[in-house]
Amino acid sequence: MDKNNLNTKEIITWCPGCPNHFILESVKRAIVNSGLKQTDFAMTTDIGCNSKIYDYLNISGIYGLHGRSLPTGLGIKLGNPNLKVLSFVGDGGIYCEGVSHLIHAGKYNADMVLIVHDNQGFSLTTGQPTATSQTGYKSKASPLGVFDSPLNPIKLALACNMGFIARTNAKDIAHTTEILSKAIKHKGFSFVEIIQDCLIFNKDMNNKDSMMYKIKDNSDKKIAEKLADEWDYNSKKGKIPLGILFQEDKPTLSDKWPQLRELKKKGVGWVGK
Ligand SMILES: Cc1ncc(C[n+]2csc(CCOP(=O)(O)OP(=O)(O)O)c2C)c(N)n1
Ligand code: SF4
Repeated sequence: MDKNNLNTKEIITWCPGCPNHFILESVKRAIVNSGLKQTDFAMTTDIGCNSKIYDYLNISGIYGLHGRSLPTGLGIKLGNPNLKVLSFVGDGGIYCEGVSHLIHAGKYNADMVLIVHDNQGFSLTTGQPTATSQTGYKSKASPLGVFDSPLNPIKLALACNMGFIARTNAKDIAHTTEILSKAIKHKGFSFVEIIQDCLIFNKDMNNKDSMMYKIKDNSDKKIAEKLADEWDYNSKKGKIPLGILFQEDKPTLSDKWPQLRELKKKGVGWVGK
C-alpha cells in the first residue's frame, strides 16, 4: 500500500509541533508495514485532540462519542470480525469517561488495537486533570492542585489480563511504528499507551525522554509487574520502560464465538461482503 493513500485533504489543526503529528505518521507507517489492504482496516475515535486523527487518516470508521471509542470498535468487530480495528483515545476518554470499557477489553480479547495518546490531561477542553495527571497539577478546574495520585494504566492493563501491553514515546516515530506494527500483528486485544507531550497544557510533565529506555519484548508476567512499577506517572523521577511490556497468546473473541468464527472462515460480515 502506498502511504500517500492514507492522507486526506483536511487541514491539520493540531498545534504546530504537537506529538499527535508524530503518532499519525507512526500509525501510517505501521499500516503500510502490515501488508494488509486499506479496506482491511476500520478506525474509531473518541472526542479530543487525539481524535482529530479521524480527519487526517484515510481509513473508514466512526468518529464516536467521548469515552466510547473502544465499545464502538468492539461493535465493528462484532459486525465484521475480519476487519482490523484501530481505536484511538486520549487518557481522559479511556481512563476517565470510558474506563469501564477498558476493564472488560482484556476479557473479551477482540482482535483490535487500542492506541492511547496519553498527555496526562484533557487537552481539547483546556487542560483539566485526568486520571493520569500528577498530584499537585494546577489547572482552571483544579486551582488548588490535584489532591490524589495518578492511575498507573500499565498496572490496570495487567490486572485486566490484557494479552498485549506496550508503551512508547510519541516523539520516537521509528520505535512507535515498530510497536504498532507488532500490535497490529498480535492476535487479540493490543493496548498501546503512547506517552505524548502537550505543548499547551500540563507542560510540567513534558520532556521525560531522558527517563525512558527500551526493553526487549517480554512475556513474563512477574517481570511485567516490576516494569510497570518503575514509573508511577506522578513525577519526573524513576525510569520509564518502553516496548512490549507483556505479550501472551490466548483465544480471541472470534475464536470463542461460533457465529464470529463462521464469519471469519467465510471472510464476510453479517451483511455479506
Ligand atoms: C461524556 C462527555 N464528557 C465530557 C465531554 C467533554 N470533552 C470533550 S473532549 C474532552 C477532553 C478530551 O481529553 P482526552 O480524552 O484526554 O484527549 P486529548 O484532548 O487530551 O487528546 C472532554 C472533557 C464530552 N464531550 N462528553
Ligand atoms: S492542545 Fe496539546 S494535545 Fe492539543 S493539539 Fe495542541 S499541543 Fe496537541
